[in-house]
Amino acid sequence: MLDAYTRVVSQADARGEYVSAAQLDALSALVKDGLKRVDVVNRITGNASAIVANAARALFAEQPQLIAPGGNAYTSRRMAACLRDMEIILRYVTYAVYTGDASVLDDRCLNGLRETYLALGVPGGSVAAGIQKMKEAAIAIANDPNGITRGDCSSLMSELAGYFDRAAAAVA
Ligand code: PEB
Repeated sequence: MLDAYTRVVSQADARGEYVSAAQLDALSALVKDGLKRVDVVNRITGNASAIVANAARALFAEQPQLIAPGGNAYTSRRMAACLRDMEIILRYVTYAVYTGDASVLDDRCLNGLRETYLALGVPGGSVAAGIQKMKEAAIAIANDPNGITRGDCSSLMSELAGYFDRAAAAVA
């Protein structure tokens, strides 16, 4: 598992080079915006159950076959597994935002997930749709200008969106 710093160091070390000026600039920018990053993680974490529940509700409204008899979220056991999966994915997205690097999401959550869903007969496209709904909800909450010092969070929001897109692409 790497973060934004260890990734730069391990790449530089692989080439036997010092950390470059451009890399130092990028890391300085990361430090400068560090509190925004922590605020994003905090807001998503504090609203995780609402993000998951609302995304799942919207997914089942759009794809009612999932909760009909024989569907992949039919029976409370499968429904619970589905909500749990969405929560796990959201949790790893928060780790990626916090560390500024997708490797924790890739290595510990997405690696092999497509194959797991194939083996279980869970439709990956539906999981991806649920992830996209969590993305919209998470961005709306994280990017809400109310109740927080105002600033430009556009690059952080596109980074956040990128982690959700990465998760969706890994299972679709
Ligand atoms: C991945 N999900 C399920 C299982 C595993 C995962 C390993 C099998 C074991 C179990 O049932 O608990 N586990 C999960 C994950 C990590 C992990 C992400 C990462 C670290 O360790 N059903 C739907 C929706 C979708 C869904 C489309 C969005 O209708 C998910 C939620 N996942 C779902 C369902 C099952 C499951 C298991 C229904 C149960 C499948 C079954 O037993 O029939």
